[in-house]
Amino acid sequence: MTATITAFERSPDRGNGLARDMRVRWALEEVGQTYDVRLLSFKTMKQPAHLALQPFGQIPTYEDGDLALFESGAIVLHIAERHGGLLPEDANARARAIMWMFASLNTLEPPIFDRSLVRILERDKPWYEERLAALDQIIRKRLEGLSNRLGEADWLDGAFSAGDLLMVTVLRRLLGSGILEEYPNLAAYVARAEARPAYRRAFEAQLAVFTASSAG
Ligand code: GTB
Repeated sequence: MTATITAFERSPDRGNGLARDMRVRWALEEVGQTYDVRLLSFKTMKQPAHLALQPFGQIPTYEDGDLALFESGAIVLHIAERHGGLLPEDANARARAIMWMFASLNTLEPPIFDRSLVRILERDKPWYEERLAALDQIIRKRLEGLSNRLGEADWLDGAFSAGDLLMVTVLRRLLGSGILEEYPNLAAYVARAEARPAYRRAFEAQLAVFTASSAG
């Protein structure tokens, strides 16, 4: 059965692959699964039909047969567990790959996502500069730890895994800030991941949605 995911009908990121359907699309591409996409407007996302799937009225969701999931991390984990290619066979290596999935979503993503929100929502507030500086300091601490751990390796723990996939989607939110570039091995890590054919296919697919939404 072909899974169906949800995504923005018109993504506020203008097709830059920053919305969280990108990580689900990428995971599906990595494991060679085709998928359908149901596009949603902000209004539709808050209506009962979608709230029954996603209680917070957000994208992405994932439906496959009688299974319906929300939370992009849980969806990527499910895809990785169902299909080969994103989690190692060895039990300990698999546990470590899952550890990196949690690290990306629990340790890296919160300050990085907050930074984006503050830049959008708090720019005119008197505390803006101070708050941004505080977040940048936390982010640099996290990136320093990640950079030291990655070292000269291609991926976080052996072969490319769902841990790398999520980590890269999180780090991409810093592109253009100048912060990621302070850690050349992390900038190279992101570029290496973006060069993967599965990443390219996922990126092009979500960009095509935005391009089509802008054409009319
Ligand atoms: N924890 C959930 C998950 O991982 O699935 C979070 C899902 C989530 O934040 N979804 C966002 C959403 O549906 C889209 S991805 N927002 C609509 C709403 O809450 O009403 C977050 C996002 C939005 C916009 C950009 N952007 O413009 O760059 C990037 C990321």
